[in-house]
Amino acid sequence: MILDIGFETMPREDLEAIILRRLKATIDRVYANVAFYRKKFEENNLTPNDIKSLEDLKRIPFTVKEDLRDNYPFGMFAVPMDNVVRIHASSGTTGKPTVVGYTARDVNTWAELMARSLAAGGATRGDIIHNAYGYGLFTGGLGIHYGAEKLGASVIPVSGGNTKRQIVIMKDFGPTILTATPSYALHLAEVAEDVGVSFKDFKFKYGIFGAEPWSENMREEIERKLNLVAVDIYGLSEVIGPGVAIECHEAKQGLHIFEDHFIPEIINPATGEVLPYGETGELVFTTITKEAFPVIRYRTRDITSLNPEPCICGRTHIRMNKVSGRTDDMLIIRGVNVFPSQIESVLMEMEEVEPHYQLIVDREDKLDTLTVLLEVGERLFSDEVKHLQERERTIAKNIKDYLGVSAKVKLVEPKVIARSEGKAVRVIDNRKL
Ligand code: DLL
Repeated sequence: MILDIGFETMPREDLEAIILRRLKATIDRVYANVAFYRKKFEENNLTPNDIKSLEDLKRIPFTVKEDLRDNYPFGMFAVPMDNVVRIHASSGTTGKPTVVGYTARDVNTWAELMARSLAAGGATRGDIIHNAYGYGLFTGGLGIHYGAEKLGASVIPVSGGNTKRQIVIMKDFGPTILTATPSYALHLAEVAEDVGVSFKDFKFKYGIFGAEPWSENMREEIERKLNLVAVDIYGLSEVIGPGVAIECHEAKQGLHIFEDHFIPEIINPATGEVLPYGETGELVFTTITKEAFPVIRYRTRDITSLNPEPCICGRTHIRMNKVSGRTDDMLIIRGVNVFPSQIESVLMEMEEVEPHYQLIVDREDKLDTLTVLLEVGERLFSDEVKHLQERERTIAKNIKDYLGVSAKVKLVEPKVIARSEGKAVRVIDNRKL
């Protein structure tokens, strides 16, 4: 369902006029209220009046995560703290967290965007949403929650964890939409099986999964195991949280970016050059309606491409392809660049493997080594050792053939790899310790 027909199916020309007007207003506000942006403009001999077209956006320098850290915690806010009603933070694996703020109007904008997202993903007022994204500083739980209420659906704020109890709730309350990270969704399926319950007996129609990369193979696995249609939702705290982009359940081919609020660009991460539609690079966002924490040309580090082709759902908003990884997730193993998602794709091609894996990177005698731990089904694991070793060699050969990197593959029995209630930990890089 399209919740906001006006904006979501607007002809491009009209949409672009609104985007430009909103962009100019945002530039005026950050220039007047955020010392960091004013200084950037001055250093580049720019004033807000120089931004006359969408093309002029390219003249403004990028903002990077370190800029947010340098202004920790509230230095990038564009309104006085009196006007901030909500604070979230993303944990980050290194250094200080990134802190973001919202005015009352921002909270409302976010709820509207999330309501539109849930509708695009298949939800309606009549649905019961089992929201297993974590509630707290993470934007997943509360972001989905406010959107579900705005849509008029019934939301169960179950959060992550306490998995067995979640299964009971699913059985008793009959939720029809599941929202969770894709890895936690799989864990829910596994625990259900353990306690002798099948997702086939639940009432789920759609699952809205995101907050971490997941491959098409993993989608198939989730749809099969959870007996629902799985759509991908994308977002990041710095831009607003979830609700930046979502797949429509009709096509499930790329995520529509809510362009009436966010301007996307794709750049070459090494040179900063803006790339044409279709080319893969780093995603950059400019927010054009946020009050408390606007970002101008923020480099997300996420890798994807943009697709301007019209979609069967009728939305005119541009689509981003599934995120394949992050520039900072890239592993360099003996000089070969690989992304965990590429390895995931090779692993999931194999039969009888479970979508639970971990990549362990080490350095032995000054040489990088990559070990892939991969869970296999009970039946295969109880097979003869000889067969298991044969399998390990085949998978290692496939990784080498497809990705050019040597890996040691270790098949392990089900449930050996730790499960996460939020984002899965796919890589353990001992070289960094
Ligand atoms: O993960 C917001 C969110 C919550 C999105 C719930 C979707 C659902 P952060 O914790 O700030 O915010 O992490 C943002 O997570 O830059 C991506 O690297 C990754 N990410 C988010 N969604 C996807 C996705 C939330 N659908 C970072 N596919 C982003 C791949 C994703 N990666």
